[in-house]
Amino acid sequence: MKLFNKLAVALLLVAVGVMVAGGPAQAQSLQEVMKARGLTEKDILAAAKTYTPTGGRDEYLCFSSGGQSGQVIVYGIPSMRILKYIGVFTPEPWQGYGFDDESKAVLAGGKIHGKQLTFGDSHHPAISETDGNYDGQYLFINDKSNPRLAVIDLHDFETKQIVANVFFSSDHGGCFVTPNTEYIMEASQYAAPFSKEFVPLEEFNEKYRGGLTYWKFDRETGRIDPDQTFTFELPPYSQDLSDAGKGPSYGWGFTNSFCSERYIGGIERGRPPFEAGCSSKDTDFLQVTNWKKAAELVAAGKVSKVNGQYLIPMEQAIAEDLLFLIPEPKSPHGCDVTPDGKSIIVSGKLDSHAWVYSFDKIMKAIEDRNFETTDTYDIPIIALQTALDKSVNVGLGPLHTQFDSEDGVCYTSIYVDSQITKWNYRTGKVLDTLPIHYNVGHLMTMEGDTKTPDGKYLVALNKLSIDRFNPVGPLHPQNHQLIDIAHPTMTLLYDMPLPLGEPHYAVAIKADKLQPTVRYKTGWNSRTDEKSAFRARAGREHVERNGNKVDVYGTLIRSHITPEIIEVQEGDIVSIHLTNLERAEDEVHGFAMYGQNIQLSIEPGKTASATFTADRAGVYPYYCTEFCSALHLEMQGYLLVQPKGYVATGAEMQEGVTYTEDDYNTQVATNVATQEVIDQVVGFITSHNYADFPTVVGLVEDATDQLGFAAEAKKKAEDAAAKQDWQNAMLWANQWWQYQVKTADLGLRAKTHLEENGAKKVK
Ligand code: RUQ
Ligand code: CUA
Repeated sequence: MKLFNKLAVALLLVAVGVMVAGGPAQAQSLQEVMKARGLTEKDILAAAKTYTPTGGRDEYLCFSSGGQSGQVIVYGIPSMRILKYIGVFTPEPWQGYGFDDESKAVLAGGKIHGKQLTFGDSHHPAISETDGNYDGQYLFINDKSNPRLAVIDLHDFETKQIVANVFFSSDHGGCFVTPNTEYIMEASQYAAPFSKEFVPLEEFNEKYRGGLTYWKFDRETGRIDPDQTFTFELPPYSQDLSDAGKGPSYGWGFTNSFCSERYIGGIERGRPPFEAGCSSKDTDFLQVTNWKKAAELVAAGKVSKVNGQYLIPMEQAIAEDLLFLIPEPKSPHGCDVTPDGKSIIVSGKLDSHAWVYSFDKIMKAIEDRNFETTDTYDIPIIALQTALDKSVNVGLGPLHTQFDSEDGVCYTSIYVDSQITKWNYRTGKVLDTLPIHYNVGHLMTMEGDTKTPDGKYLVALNKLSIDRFNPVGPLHPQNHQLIDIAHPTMTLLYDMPLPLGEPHYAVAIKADKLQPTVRYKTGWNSRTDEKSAFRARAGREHVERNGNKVDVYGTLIRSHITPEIIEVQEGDIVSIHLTNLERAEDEVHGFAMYGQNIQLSIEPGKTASATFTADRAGVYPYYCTEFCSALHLEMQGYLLVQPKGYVATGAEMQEGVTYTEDDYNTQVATNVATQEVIDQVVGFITSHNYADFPTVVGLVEDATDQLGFAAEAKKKAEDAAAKQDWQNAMLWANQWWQYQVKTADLGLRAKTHLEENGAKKVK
């Protein structure tokens, strides 16, 4: 141990001193590397456009659906580096999501018929908008398999709320927000009875329904308000995608549909399958809804609640002029309102055209009561030719459309032909095409579904990757292809494998619109965004027992968990609440325990809890799961579950080593030397304008805490030494040194940050 101490002091001294120069420069020239790797000049140019040197940041952050993982994937553009998976509909152990009591409460909001689900099929993310532009505050995403919607707060990238649709049994056309995030649109997909009871398929036309929910979002609370939410009852067509009107079309929503044949399948009954019956007719319907007027009816008390939520029956929607249909050709897909809000683009996925509808023409038809006919449910139908502005031949199997910063320019994903088509929705001219590997689904441009798209890059979310990457077995990763769209012709820059479910849609926001926090206020419940009732402060850790319910109020700080020994009795219900006392950026502690399915991620300031039944007597080691310091492995403890009726033996604890006065003196000498190192670092920090650097302020606060603990340990060591209790004197002296090492470590991080970020000398 003595040797280790000396070594550590030496290392600290080196770190304080001058940086040692790097090794010899790379011998290989660019030409040599290009030759060796078979790279062309075009490859090098593409690489230069995406390569991000160490410490570099991306211009955009992309939020991609995680498909079957039920999560959200966050990556940077143009580097395509994955930064985070956000646990949303499914447990995610790294974040403790679905393992701590706080996040279990969030997941419980998504129960279906009281059943806790651990699967979700996340599809369409949406960023909150103010005046039709991304404001970077919230992210929403839907689960198709179970019609649920989640709210993610972008100030900490955590899921805060999950709501389940009370009418639908699947959804697809969500999430799409209205221009001020007044509402979040969620359309059902597969028609089912709103009663959620058994109804025979023979009653499909009468009792099965589609629908469109406008979830009310409350900015004040940052949560969806189910009480102010309303749903349009729609015919049992398969609702597909939605988009909200903006600018002149503000107040209206657009949702396309397929299978307006209302075919109900039945291969086993000798009937042709769904795929035949759902694509036999030439047209389906675009459903046009007036949400603004509907909201006024709700506010005026003219809409009734069913299943506890407002439901606008079709008859009411028709009578109040809230709902209209327009034919859409050939199994439509995609529904995208242009940035100026004047047109709606829908594609026919069994066709080669994109169909541009004019909002003005739609409004005129409604004003003139110019309807072609009505559907079976008496909903007025506006004739295709009355509402259509133009149709453009864009390639076989067009799906989705996104927009460029240049007026009129848009991009459509072409599934069957595997290409991106760049065209102009004003002139109807095709401008460029780019082949894609393989079968692109959605595509996404930077802020491409807002009022003011940024252009620059496009990501093709491909359904297949086939031979693009090293083979990893029959299940392949997905392939997101990054495309440069800053020039008249598109260029492919990068292939990124995504190995976490099949992403559907993605949205990208300018990174500087996001200001995520690096720490919580100490003792914070991050899921409810309030002070946790279970927080504990340093020195106030304690255990409370109430019958067989045991609450442990503990803390975490480098490098120990308080308490280190927890004793309970067999059958107790134990809740361990832990507060991370750190304030330095990225000083996360974890908490895992043998045999209890516990894993918490406790970021600086957070309080998280784990509740379990200690149903088996035994010894349960627990430890920190984040490598948080040199003594991370020592960040440990024991839960002792005593058998019923256990009586303590009264024996003394036995330790492996006995310390002498000499040991104590050597340790104290080390500590004195270490203090000199600390003083040098402190001198450097305080002689600079460190208060201007929030990162450094956090580090200094933590260092001050650690120095305070060091002083307490020093006092204990000296008290023990005065009593010639060399065992405790040495151990406390060593703990004093442990606190010093953390202080020095924090100080060095602060010093490096100041040096790298051009801090100025102030004295
Ligand atoms: S749509 S399968 Cu987003 Cu093209 Cu869902
Ligand atoms: Cu805390 Cu490892």
